[in-house]
Amino acid sequence: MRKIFLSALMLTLLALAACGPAATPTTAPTQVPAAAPTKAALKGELNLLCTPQQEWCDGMKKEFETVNPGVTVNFIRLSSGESLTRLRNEKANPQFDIWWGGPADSFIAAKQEGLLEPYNSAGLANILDPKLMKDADNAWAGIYVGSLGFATNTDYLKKNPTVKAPTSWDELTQPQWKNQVTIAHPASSGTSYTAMCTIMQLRGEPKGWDYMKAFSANVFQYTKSGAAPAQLVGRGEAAVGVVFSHDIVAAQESQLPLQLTFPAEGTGYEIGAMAIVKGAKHPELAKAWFDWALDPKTQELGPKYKAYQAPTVKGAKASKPELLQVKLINYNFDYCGTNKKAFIDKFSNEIASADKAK
Ligand code: S7P
Repeated sequence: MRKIFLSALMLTLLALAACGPAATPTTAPTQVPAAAPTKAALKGELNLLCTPQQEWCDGMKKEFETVNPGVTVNFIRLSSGESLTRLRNEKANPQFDIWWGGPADSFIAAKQEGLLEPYNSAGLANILDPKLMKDADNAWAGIYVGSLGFATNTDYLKKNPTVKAPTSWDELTQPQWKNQVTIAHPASSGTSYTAMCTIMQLRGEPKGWDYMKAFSANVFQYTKSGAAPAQLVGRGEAAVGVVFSHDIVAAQESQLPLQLTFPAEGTGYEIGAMAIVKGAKHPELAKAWFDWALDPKTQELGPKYKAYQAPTVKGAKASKPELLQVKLINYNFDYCGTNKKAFIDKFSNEIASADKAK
């Protein structure tokens, strides 16, 4: 069902990509439209918890401040798991107004813990697939979509001509990749948690845990941040990494010698989300960011900051639609969000503790 939806999503994205700009009218309108009521200019400081890559967070801060010159955006960039922990710890006295970016699984967990403030933004009406891409109670909304891929060092492949870049999850547990695999730790990283929950769905839980043990035996290094393995592999410190495909493309653009492949069994994907923090001290500014982030023009800003995820709203073009034209699993966000804490605790206690991550 989800796979069918994603094909439909791809058609939508491609149709949008093919659309040219609207034709400019050649005759002047006969009636002057009534002036729209002017909104009072926003003023103050917005405290943003930003989970995507630093460059995109920096860029979005500047873009928002440009359209809202009275607002200063203060942000901290933290990985998904770190963000969730931070919001939990600050529940009684929230320091952030809005949380922007990172896979929806963590937002589902945050909603269940009472950490989010629902907001019925007018922009929600523009979301491509509301059932998949937003919370039913408007606790969070999707702002991008991205698939998981494998990044393999092409110099390593040249030096080892019998080795091919992996095209299945199975291959990553094979002896040829012993101490050559890198991925972030799922306790800190939403990317890594997406990968672990993909395995649980592909194999079922008991076999999924067997897989995680075998996979872990090949891991050379767990990182804290989800995109870091692309850098490690690019520098030749490991041969292959599991990373969101758009982050692999960004690393390739920085001239790192990487080949991008996808698992034939199907890969997991994220709905990158955002939410207003419950008890936010600047709710009007948080709502303004939320509305702005659902604007198609805002969603087209990503590539300017090396962020190639697909948009979630009508009217925004995908910069790399091919990254979703791969075999995607029927990823169950509710299952992954609800089990996030239990799965991470089990992984940390039985397979690799979080303090091993660098
Ligand atoms: O902006 C790139 C991106 O991969 O970063 C988010 C990611 O979850 C943050 O990193 P962690 O894995 O360290 O949590 C993704 O949502 C996003 O696509």
